[in-house]
Amino acid sequence: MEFIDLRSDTVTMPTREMREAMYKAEVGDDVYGEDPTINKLEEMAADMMGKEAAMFVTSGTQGNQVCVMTHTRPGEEIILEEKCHIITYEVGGLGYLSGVQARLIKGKHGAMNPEDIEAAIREDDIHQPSTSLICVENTHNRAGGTVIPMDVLQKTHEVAQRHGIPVHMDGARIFNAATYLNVPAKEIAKYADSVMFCLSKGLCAPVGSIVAGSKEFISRARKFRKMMGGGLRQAGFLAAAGIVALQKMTKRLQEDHDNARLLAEGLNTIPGIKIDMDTVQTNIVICDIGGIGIDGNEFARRLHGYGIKINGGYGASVRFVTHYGIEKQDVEKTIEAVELIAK
Ligand code: TLP
Repeated sequence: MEFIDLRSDTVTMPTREMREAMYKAEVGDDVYGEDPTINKLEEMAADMMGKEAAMFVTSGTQGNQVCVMTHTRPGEEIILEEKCHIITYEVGGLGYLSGVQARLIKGKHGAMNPEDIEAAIREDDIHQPSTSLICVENTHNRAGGTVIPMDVLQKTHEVAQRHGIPVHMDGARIFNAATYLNVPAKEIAKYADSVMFCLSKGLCAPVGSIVAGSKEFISRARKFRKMMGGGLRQAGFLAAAGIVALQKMTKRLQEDHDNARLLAEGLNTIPGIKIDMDTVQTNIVICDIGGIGIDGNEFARRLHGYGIKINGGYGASVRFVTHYGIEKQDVEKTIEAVELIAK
């Protein structure tokens, strides 16, 4: 049985063009800086983010954690949105790897209010930790793939600058945000000192993410990446797919957004299912299935029986993610299956 897999955009497979590019890739030892394909990918990525330099990392998690390590020292405090990926899904790495503590702020659709951020910045007081980083997530995964409004991002950056604190953007899906806002990704990244984005989600590369920032930041980050075991050798095979991801796959994301909207509109008409349609902006749909009287795990189990995969998740809240390979008819089939389950 061929499943319709809506668990995540991480399940995407490399395209034929990626496989060919990987086969033919020129490679070298990247720890010596001698892999031409990695070097090309890093230059392209830096340019697309409007930053001086960029570095390939094995995963989004490694990228975020290396950035936190590079920006902070143990004992400091960093500000994050309460449901962000770094807090929810990175295995407590902040405390374990960087020795920092987290100050969490409740966001609206994943975006923290800049005034709340400013109020959370610590004073120069002998008792208090220093605030050394502000992290934003764009698009915001658990809020439903929501995009931080540009004016909020700009104000966040102004607050950070006023206090001399850097901003890190977890832009795992920054190209989805750029597609939604219809701006180049660098217009979003300019409000952050460092940005991480993933090649391996909607962009379909098999492995890898990018961290971008100033030359000085990236050269310090390279050392932390090495410490974390992320110094790769002939990584150009992976970078070759990443180059295709940047050149081609960044341009087709609207299709995934259209499918997500279609899915959300269909699901939202089913009695017992509730979706905050304001959050349906990119390729993620979060819905509350509380009204149909089963929990997310049971819902996922029943969908599985119709050939559809989703993650069970949190109580009555379930997530659907559209991506390359999910077509309109898959969306229609999913809506029909949910209608049968909800009956
Ligand atoms: N998100 C994954 C899971 O980890 C939850 C998913 O299926 O959505 N930042 C954000 C905003 C992410 O959504 C993810 C992955 C990451 C970072 C981490 O990327 P990887 O999986 O490459 O470590």
